Amino acid sequence: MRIVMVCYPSPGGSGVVAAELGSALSRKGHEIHMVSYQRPFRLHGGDSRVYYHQVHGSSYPLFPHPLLTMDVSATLVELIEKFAPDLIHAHYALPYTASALLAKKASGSRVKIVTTLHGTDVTVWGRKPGMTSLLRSGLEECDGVTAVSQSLKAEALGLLGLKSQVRVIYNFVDNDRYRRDGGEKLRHKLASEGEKIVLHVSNFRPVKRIPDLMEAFALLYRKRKDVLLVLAGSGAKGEEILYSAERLGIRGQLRMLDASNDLVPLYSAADVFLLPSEKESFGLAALEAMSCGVPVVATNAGGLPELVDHGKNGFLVPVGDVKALAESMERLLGDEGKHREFALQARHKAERFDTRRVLPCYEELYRSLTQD
Ligand code: GMT
Repeated sequence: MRIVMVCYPSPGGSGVVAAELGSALSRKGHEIHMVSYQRPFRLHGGDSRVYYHQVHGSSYPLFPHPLLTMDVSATLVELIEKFAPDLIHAHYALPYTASALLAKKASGSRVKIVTTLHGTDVTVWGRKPGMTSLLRSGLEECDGVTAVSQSLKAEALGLLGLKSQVRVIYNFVDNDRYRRDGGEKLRHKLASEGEKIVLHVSNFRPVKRIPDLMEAFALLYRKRKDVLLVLAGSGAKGEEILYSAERLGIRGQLRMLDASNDLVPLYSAADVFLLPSEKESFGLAALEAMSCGVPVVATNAGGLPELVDHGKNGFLVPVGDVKALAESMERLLGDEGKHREFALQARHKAERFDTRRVLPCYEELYRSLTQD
């Protein structure tokens, strides 16, 4: 099949899913055209059937805002005319569903359109006046809509009042690549002997509730001094985070890293993965950590309870309950046997989301739409 994927390139789950899906599909013989305004950060370029197309920007003195929707449409029209793809897969509804529909109409093509809802495209934008109707009408025109968890599907149906079918296709991970590699080298570089590493990986957006994370870690640090907080992500909030660490007296215990490198050594060095999000439709970074045998302490927001089993491979607490976050980390770090068992269970759970299991769900959907 010839598939065009359109996604955000910056660090974030939707771009990761699109890039990993593109690579995995290409290894199964599909021809993949990735469209974005920058090279997606997880698209490494080793796959011979994956082609990257940069969206042409339309800057013009008359335009006060960049015309992303139109720019993406124009690139899609070009690709439709040149390659006659079977399908366009939009990752994140805004604005890519609209861009794809516009491109299909403008080109007069019969290309099928699938949108994957990833999270805040529904949970945040689905609540904005005007956007609700725009999203609903766009999604209802798609040939297929998927959501990355049951929770997100329920929100999409409820908030947007969608009539069309929404299939749940979970996030996935390559269990062969994401496996604990010992992590000793990095652990020695980051931490002192015997220190426990609490890890968080994200783009530090407000929905991740970084202030809660910092406070929870500070509470933990009050109880035990052998802990280190490692934050890996885009540096946009770096200054604020450092300031808050200073204020909470944990500056010496904080390490900030770039998340664009291979994360397996980092996950492998971690003892706990901390995710105090306010909204989290699935939690791809938590899945990657679990695949590397790291238990998770998270909030019971969105789709996280579909991934993390409370009391088995991690702990789930109410959003904003920093005390419970700290206590859960303490329970795990203070009991070696429990930690070992939770780590094992985390890996077992992650195996259910292996690429080999999830990829066929996308292929089956594509086939059902293009076989007419
Ligand atoms: O919805 C977002 O905030 C954007 C998106 C991204 O690009 O980071 O994240 C979402 O998509 C991921 C992949 O499907 C999910 O694993 C994340 O849970 C989800 N983030 C949120 O719901 C906040």
